Amino acid sequence: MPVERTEPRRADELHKYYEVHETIGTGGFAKVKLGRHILTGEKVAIKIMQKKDLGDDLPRVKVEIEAMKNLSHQHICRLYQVIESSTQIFMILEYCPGGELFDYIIAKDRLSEEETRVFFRQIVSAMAYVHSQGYAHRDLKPENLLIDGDHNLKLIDFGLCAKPKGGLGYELMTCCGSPAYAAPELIQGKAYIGSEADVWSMGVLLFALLCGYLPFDDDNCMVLYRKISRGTYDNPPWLSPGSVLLLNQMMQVDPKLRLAVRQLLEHPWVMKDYNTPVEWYSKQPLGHIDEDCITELAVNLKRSRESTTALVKEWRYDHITATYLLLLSMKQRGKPVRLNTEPRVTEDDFSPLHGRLQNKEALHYADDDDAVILGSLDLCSDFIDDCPWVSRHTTQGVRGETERIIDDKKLASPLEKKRCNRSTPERRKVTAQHHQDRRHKERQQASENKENVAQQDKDVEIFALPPPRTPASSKKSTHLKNVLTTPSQNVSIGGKSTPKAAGASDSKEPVKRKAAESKESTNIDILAFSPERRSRSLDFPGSGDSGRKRRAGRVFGSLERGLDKVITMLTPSKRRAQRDGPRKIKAQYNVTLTGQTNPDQVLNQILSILPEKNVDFRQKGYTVKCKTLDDFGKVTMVFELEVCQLHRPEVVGVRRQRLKGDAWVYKHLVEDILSTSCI
Ligand code: H91
Repeated sequence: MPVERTEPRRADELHKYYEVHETIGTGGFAKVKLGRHILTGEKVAIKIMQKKDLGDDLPRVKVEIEAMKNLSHQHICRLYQVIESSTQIFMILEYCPGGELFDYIIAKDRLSEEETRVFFRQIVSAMAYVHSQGYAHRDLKPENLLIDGDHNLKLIDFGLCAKPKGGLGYELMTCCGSPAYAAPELIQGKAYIGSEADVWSMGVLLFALLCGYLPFDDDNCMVLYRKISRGTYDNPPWLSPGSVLLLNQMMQVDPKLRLAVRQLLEHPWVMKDYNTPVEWYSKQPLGHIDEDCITELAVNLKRSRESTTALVKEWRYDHITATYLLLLSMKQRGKPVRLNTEPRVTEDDFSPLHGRLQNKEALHYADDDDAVILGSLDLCSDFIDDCPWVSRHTTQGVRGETERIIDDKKLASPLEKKRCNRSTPERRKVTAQHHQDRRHKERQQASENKENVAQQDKDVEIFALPPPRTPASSKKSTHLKNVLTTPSQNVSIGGKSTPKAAGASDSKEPVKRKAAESKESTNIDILAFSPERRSRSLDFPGSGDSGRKRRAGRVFGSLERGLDKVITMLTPSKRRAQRDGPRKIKAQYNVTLTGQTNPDQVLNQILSILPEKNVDFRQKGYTVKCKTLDDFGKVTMVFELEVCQLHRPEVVGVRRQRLKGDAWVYKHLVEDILSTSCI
């Protein structure tokens, strides 16, 4: 029987194939939740959009989906599946546990030239590929680069990307992206070449990596535009002559004098210590079909490999595409190419959910109002593995209960290996056929690879020019001094704010992967104990109060790394913990150390300062959910501050998490809150 692939897909498609967990971030009109693909057990990010909220942004979503379907590259976040119901659109995406590059930079104040080079080569690689496919990204910034489990970058947010019909050499007119990263020709409303504008943004991004702040910055939009149009910025003393030169070559006001991406591939600064140009071609071209993944999928679908291949090659971005791509990702990471077979999946029932989610009520997630409460115990155990702060005993007794995909290398006995590498008669049959066909297929693959061919077209696409975006700002405030409370007295205070009013015044390439810290490994030592780093201060251009800024700079430059923005699962025992005291966590890069030992005192300090900074907040236990509003009551920023207890050193920490809003405004505001709270 044919596999059911009907349109329109229903919202329950989502729950049929994925477990949906808490919100991990927001982007525009989207909410991003953590999920798990049940058949492979792989984590995914689920971008959820309500059609009614999208309004005029619906075309942007279509643009993003179309672009992501066409782009398959080691440094671009992979789209696995699109599910559309009458009211919602779900994009199932590659999960990147390291969070945004932005958070990583600010946690470290700034990156060394060596670490910057590792990241920058990946950015050049992604952008060269994007351009080779005929696209311009047009919104390059560190918030749109995520860090995956291997500490590699993945580019996201293609909602503003453009594919001029006449090819990339044709001019565009739409002024878009974030003003601070926008090229002069773009903010001046001139026609521009997308790839040239992207190189300017890459220059701003490179500066942000090396310096920890922006080259062009001002709260006043007109002043900012003037600075960008002049193209003058200060080079801080720590920049090497090579870095100064490269930045200058990328941030040339005249786009014709600017370096092209192709020149970046083998630029001396980029090649330093590598002696090899950036590899920009796709290592995962869509034209290549992996036979092992097809075999596994064929077994589960009870289909021939040929018909399974044909299904996959339709690239419908349904559960077939998702399962194939997730298997491929597992294979590339050295995991066994195996699907969960409990219960057995058949052609007419590709639902992996049967009998699996009996334990729905077993898990409760942190107070994310609309988080879908789903989950099974094995999922819980896996997620706990990734939560450094959850003690090991919590996961025991849970692990053995369900069959999980187990890494070959980690298996203790040959018996266990055998059990995991299940060899069913169907599998043997399909596999034998597979080996026979393999050599033939391998010969074909070279010619099947249709990637990396620049796409050309004829017509010119001219876009209308909307008025430039201005960062929201407002000044109203509600003053409420000395709000002292304990976690048992949950408090909600309304204040109106403006980020400005509240802000700080006014694939591995060779070696050089020192930075390739493992998921859990950290630079904690470097940051915590290196006098050079600890004493370094942030200097914000374009404003005056340097003493205050210096204090503020230290607030973010605290301990780093680990899993950011991950699960807050409240099992009954953990809910009790929230009543009884702050969560105990390991130091991570989004945690600021206070040097204090009394969590209630730290909480009260924060709560008493928030009204002054015009931040609306809602306190729940030791978590303070904050938001700022503009003059019209529109929410400009949402973030959380959570008072936590750290193990080593035994001090109170404040975990920060941005959920919505401009990243740099958030940085200044939170630095201001924490430094004014004397933390
Ligand atoms: N910014 C532009 O906050 C502000 C963890 C995390 C992990 C992710 C994978 C994909 C995406 C986000 C992830 C993520 C938006 C993703 C991909 C595309 C896209 C969007 C999100 C935020 C939204 C949340 C993000 C980071 C960027 C986390 N996020 N923590 N894996 O369009 Cl293509 Cl909106």
